[in-house]
Amino acid sequence: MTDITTWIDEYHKGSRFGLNGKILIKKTSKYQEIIVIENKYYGKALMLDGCWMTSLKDEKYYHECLVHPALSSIDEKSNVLIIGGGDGGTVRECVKYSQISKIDLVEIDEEVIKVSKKFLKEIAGEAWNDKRLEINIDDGVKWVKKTKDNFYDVIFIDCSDPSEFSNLLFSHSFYKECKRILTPRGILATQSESPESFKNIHINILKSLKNIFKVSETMYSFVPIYPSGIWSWTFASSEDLSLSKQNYDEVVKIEKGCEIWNLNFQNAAFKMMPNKIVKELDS
Ligand code: SPD
Repeated sequence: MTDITTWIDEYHKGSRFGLNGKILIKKTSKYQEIIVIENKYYGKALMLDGCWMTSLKDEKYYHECLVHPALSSIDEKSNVLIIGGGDGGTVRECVKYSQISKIDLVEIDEEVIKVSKKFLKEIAGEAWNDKRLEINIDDGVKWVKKTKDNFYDVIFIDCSDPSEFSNLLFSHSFYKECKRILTPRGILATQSESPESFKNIHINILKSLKNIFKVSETMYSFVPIYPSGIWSWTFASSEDLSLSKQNYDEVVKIEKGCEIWNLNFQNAAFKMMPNKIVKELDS
């Protein structure tokens, strides 16, 4: 677009989290402003409506943590739903598993997919062409509502922070609907915001999931470009969760190919709940 470098900041409660670089594209879709900037250290980075979504340098922290704890514990043919995830990072991690028979990606904003395919090819690359993938441009809440009971084995919620058009993805009623469309042993995996910069939302997500599902466990790690850096992912099921217990050959191979995730990392990450969150959940 232009050779001039500029600062782009995410503003959050009186702080700002910025990247400097060349803007590769800036446009407004039906839903939001979309920017891709190229930064020297983080590489290309995607911002939606003023919030950082992902960067080439740190996206593995996010996508590997969302996907592998859930999928590495599944040993049967599985149907997967991804809500959001228009940059393709979650799809890329999912297609690594041969036992997945179908992946429905439901993204509300087609422009995010188009921009990602064109400017962030490095994220999903060939995964976009995987035969098991079906891309649906639709509202995730409506999609879940019209899906029949017990349909998906795993649901990934890979959404942006709560906003006017994503609020419902954090609601009690939506999680209940997710439970309805999951198989009895199915797993809901969601990004669950930051225990620091989005503490109240984080607590609400955890409380809702604990209330609706039999089990729900949260892991903590880092996404350097997100406000405060610390982030979380929560996994819930109507049966006992035995995340990553399979340890079969394919998982060992996938683990070797990951940049961040491995079983040790995961086990530690599930024990990282900050004490202030433990106390609030207990109160
Ligand atoms: N604060 C940003 C939270 C965004 C989480 N989703 C990112 C999408 C990456 N696939």
